[in-house]
Amino acid sequence: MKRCAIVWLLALCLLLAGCGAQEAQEARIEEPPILLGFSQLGWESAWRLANTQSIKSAADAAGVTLMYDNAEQKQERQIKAIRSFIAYQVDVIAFSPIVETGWDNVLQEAKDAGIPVLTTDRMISTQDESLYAGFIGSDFRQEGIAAGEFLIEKAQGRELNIVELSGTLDSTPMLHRAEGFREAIAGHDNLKLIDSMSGDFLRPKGRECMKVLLEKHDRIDVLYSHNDAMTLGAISALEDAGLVPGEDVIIITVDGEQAAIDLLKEGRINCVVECKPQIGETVMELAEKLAAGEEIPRYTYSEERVFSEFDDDLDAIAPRGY
Ligand code: GZL
Ligand code: ZN
Repeated sequence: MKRCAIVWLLALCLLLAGCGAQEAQEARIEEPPILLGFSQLGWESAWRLANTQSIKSAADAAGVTLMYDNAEQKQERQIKAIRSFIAYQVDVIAFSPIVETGWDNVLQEAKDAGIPVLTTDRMISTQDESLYAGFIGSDFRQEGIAAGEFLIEKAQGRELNIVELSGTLDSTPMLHRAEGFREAIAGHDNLKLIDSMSGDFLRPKGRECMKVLLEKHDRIDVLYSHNDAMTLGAISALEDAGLVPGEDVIIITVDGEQAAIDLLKEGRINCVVECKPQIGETVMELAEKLAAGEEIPRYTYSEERVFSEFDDDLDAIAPRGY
């Protein structure tokens, strides 16, 4: 009796081991990697380079096959890249739209091809919300509000003339950093926004625009600049004019590049509003969900902070990595 029980027990173990191996075998048949088409808008700033690096390294880490194109600041190149992703029948398309408008036709083609689209870093404005599945990036209006709130505190009621260097016209960060800043300072009549010029997020144009603004206006007390690259250009124009940035002119900037943080520590910038470029990991998570036919949140916002002269210990700011 005992012998046959042992035989039965043995047979049962072999059977269980067998299906275990079967499961292990099945698990080993990995899901094929998803093919993600990504259109990057350009390489206009250190922020953008860090953003590109984040996308590429996150794709590697996630085992996502990346078809990458850099549009070198041209919308028509982004549209061309999206068309080639459709032709390749990628699983998902993600892109940083250089401006908010002009995407409906190509995104309709992606929709007709059954390819889900994720906007990253910047948004599009469209009547047809079904043209993209969701957005991952910063809350630019909040960044503008943070810049305005710093200035209200810094001004202490003083009459201040403000000039603005805005980013690429019709881009989400430009539109909403402008909107948030104006909302925040509205009602504070001592704060006068006297002029705004677009430096297109570029350092040389930031310098040129600052020179023009200095020639145009007798007194400029504050510079609100939509990105650090333009701020660095503007600071060299201020210094050429014999002005001390951070003292003669209050400097408020957005992005949080290392160069801006270093100038904040030296007192030559007064406030740096963080805008996180490292969104690659979340982009891959959302892309994988879309490839699996899952829903994703309509908006996924980065957590961001403000660095300013009012902070207790600026030396505690960790290296920015861009
Ligand atoms: C913001 C991003 C902006 C950065 C600039 O998310 O789109 O574009 O603020 C970059 O540095 O040019
Ligand atoms: Zn918008």
